[in-house]
Parts: sequence; C-alpha cells; structure tokens
Amino acid sequence: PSPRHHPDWADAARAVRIETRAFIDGSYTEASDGATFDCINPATGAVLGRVASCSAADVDRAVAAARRSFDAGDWSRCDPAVRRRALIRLADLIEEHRDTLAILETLDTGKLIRDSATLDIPGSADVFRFFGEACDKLLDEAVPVGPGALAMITREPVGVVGAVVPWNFPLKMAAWKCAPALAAGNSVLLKPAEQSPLTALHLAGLAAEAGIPPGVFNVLPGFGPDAGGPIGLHPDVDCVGFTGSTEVGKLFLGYAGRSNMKRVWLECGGKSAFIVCPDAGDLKAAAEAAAAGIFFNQGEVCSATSRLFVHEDIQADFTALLLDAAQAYAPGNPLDLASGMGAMVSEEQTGRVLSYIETGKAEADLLCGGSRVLAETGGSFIAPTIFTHVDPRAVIATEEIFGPVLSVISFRNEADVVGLANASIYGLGASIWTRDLDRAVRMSRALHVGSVSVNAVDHVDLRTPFGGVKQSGNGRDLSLHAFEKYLDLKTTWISIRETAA
Ligand code: TXE
Repeated sequence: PSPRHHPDWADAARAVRIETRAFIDGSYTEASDGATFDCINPATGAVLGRVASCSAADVDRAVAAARRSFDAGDWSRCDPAVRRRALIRLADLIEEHRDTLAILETLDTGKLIRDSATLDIPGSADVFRFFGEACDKLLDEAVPVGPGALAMITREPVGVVGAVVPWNFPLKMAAWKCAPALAAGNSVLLKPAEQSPLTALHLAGLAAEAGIPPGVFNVLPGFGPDAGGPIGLHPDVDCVGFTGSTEVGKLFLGYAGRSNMKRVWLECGGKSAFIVCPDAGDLKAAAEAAAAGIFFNQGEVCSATSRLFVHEDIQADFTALLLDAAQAYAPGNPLDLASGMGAMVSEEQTGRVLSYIETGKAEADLLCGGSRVLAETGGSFIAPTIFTHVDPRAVIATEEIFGPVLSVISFRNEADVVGLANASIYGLGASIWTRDLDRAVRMSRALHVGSVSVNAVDHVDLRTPFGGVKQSGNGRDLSLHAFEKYLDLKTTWISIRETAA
C-alpha cells in the first residue's frame, strides 16, 4: 500500500481519536485504582493522553476473565473454523483502520508514518490472517502402534497466555504473540510497553468487533514492574510470550520459577553481524543494505545489524559507499513522508543511546553523526552514527545499543570473521555478503544465530521462523512453528480388544 494517499498526514493525525482505557473482559475500563500515566509523542514532547496504568488488581481481573472464557470453551473448544473466521475478520478490520492505526503508531513511537502505514500495520494484519487461515489446518496425529491399541497425539491450547511486548514495533509484536496464541484457542492478556500502548488499545475494540468473545483478549497497559511482573508471577497464567530486553527476559524466567513454572518464550536482545566478504560483488548494494540494517526504525530493532565486519582489502571503498548510503537517513518529522528517519521512542532511550555514542568517541573513530539533532522541535532525534576502526571487544561493539549507531570492524579471513561474529552473548541474526556459494553455506552453518540472510539484510517473512539462540532467547515467532509455543501435546492411548466379544 502506498502512504501517499494522504497528502498531509499531520492533518489526518489531528482528527485521530485516542483510546486510553484498558480492555478487560470485553469492555474498556479504567485501572482499578484510577491510576494513569502520560503517553508522550517523542517527536514533539507533547502529551498524547493519560493512559490507564494497570497493576496487580487489574491483572487479577483479566486473568479471572481469561480463565472463565477458556474454561467455558466458546473459543478454546469451538470448531476452529469459528476462530479462523474471527481472526481473518480482525485482519480485515486492521486493514480498514490502517490509517488510524498507522497514525497512532507514529505519534506514540516516533517511527516514520511511511513505515507504519506500509509495514507495521499491513504486516500486523497479515499475521492475524496467516494464523487465522492456519487454525483449521493443523492436523493431529495417529501413531502406528500395532493392532492392540490406538494412540493419538493431539494438540491442546495451554490456557491463559500473557504477551508482554516492547515499543519498537508495538502492533506487530502484539500480533506476533497474540495471533498464534489466539488461533490455538488460548485466552490472552496483552501488556503493551508503557512507551507505546495506543495501537494495542485500539486493537482490543477491533478484536471485539471481529467476534472474539469477552475475556479471550484483554489489553493491560502499564509499567513493567506493575503490570508485567504480576503477569509473570500469576499462578493462573500458563505461558508468557515476551519480546524485550535480555535483562527483563531473565526476570520472566525467575517469575516462572518462583510461581507455577509457566512456559516462558523469550525474544530478547541482539548484536547481529553484517559481514561483507571481499567477493561481495555489488558493494553499493551491500552498503545500502548495511545502512538499512542499522538505520531502519532508528536502529530500534532487535535484529539490527549493528556490527559491520568488512574485509580489510575493501574497507576503504566500502566505508565511502556506506557514508553515502547513510545520507538517506536524515531524521525529520515522522509524519512527513520525506523524512529519512524518525524520532527515538523516548527521552530515556535517547539518553541511553547518546551515552553509548560518548563511549564510542573514546573507543573508535567517528565517521558521521554522533549527536542529537533537531532539538528545537522538542523531539528526541539522533543523527545516523557510524564508528570505524572499532575494536571487536569495545563496549559499542559488544552491547546492544538499540539506536542508529553502527560499529565497523575489519577482518582478514573467513575463520577470523566467523569467530568474531560468534563472540557475542547474543545470537539473533546475521547477514553475509558474498557471491561464493560455498562460502555462504559454510559461514551460515558456522554462525550461531537464529536467522542468516545471504545477500540480503535481516530478511523476515511470516512464513519462516524468527527468534534467537544464546541470550537472544528461545522459541520462535512467526511461521507454523509459532503454534508450538502455545499448544501442548497430549497423548491418548486406547487399548483395543482385537476380537469382538
Ligand atoms: O525494554 P524492557 P526497555 C532492549 C534494548 C533497549 C533495552 C531497554 O537494548 O535499549 O532493551 O528497553 C516490560 N517485569 N530491547 O527498557 O524493559 C515492559 O513494560 C515485567 C530489545 O524498554 O525489556 C515492556 O512491556 N515486565 C527489544 C517489555 O517488558 C517488565 C525491544 C519490554 O521492556 C519489567 C525492546 C519487569 N520488571 C528493548 N520491566 C527487542 N528484543 O526487540 C519491563 N517490563
């Protein structure tokens, strides 16, 4: 879809109505104690609304509703064709509300409207449609155990699922968790990040309109410790799907251990490698992809290729092309289609990234960027930043920055670069640029990550699994494999008398 049908998105944004209430048991509601928090537009600093700040009491209400609906079976045990129709209807409604959702996403996070309208929102609809379509096509299994028995392996929803998601792709991450969980028949509590609750709240109304029964889908905006913690610790939540920092991912493992051993699926941080081999061929295309790999969405991407390894023989040429490619990412008003990059999600995130940039200035050579820009707008903007001659052990080359900051590191040979790329606590993605097929296969086999893109960058497709190894997490989002997180296997063994009595 083209975002150009709105000549002026800023005008359209003024007309958007903002829902600020939580959604529990089929209706919008204030937090039990009436608490709210300010939802800020990071491109201007303006307050967009006062959003319900949920706490343990609200989590209890939502879990009770989710459990009641799950046990009632209207969703969990219905003909899966009923779930299919509702989820596909929800996908249609997301598309019908595309402009409103895109505006809410951009106002709330600072990301470009161009991306919200063409990627985030349509991509979220696609996810609901994909898992909706799949609902009634997952088959159970009958096992060949001989004539004396019938053995079946059936899949059953796990029960009440908590989805705790971050702010970089708010609606998309909600869809990645909730669509397969709902399609499998679970009841869901979605906790959006406190920085970006608005599209999740709008989604709740659409889910009700699509026919998802009360209690099956609940949305609890609020802070991590207040609303996320009680979900992680709740004895009646059976599973949590989380995307966010590695630090908080570890907390969820602890919550599960301290409560009911709920299943915890984590998609956490990354420090993905972008490797440019001497036989990369079209260096300009590789440089453009490298810039996209770190500057798309202001670098606020878990699989951002924030470590760039370039072979020493082509380093000078490649760096010049990279600098050119970075020019396309000049920050500007996210509602303006001409802007190259949007605002950082919050002042807090801006401060965190700027502090890494200061560290980088002491550790490496600054090629471009390196500062805050457009301060006069009241917004949180950072220039696309590239450091060269970075030591692979430097702070900026090892820690997840989650901003538009790239570290360029040179390498001598294949074994050298595979070792450097694998020397990370993370293992989310990697991108390899080479025209040598043997090399591509050798390297992708040797990289300890969840996804490898060859002559492409961070390729994500809803038909293929996405997730990481090591401290990037476990389990996979997207693809039919995502169902595995939200379904338990049940074995039923029936002995058969072989002769009629
Ligand atoms: O993430 P948090 P933050 C990384 C990135 C970023 C850093 C911090 O490096 O700079 O994390 O971002 C909820 N109990 N990523 O602080 O806190 C929180 O409310 C229960 C990578 O925003 O992990 C939100 O809903 N829940 C990443 C969710 O966890 C808690 C995306 C994620 O927030 C909680 C975002 C607690 N104590 C950040 N504290 C990725 N993998 O894409 C927070 N939460």
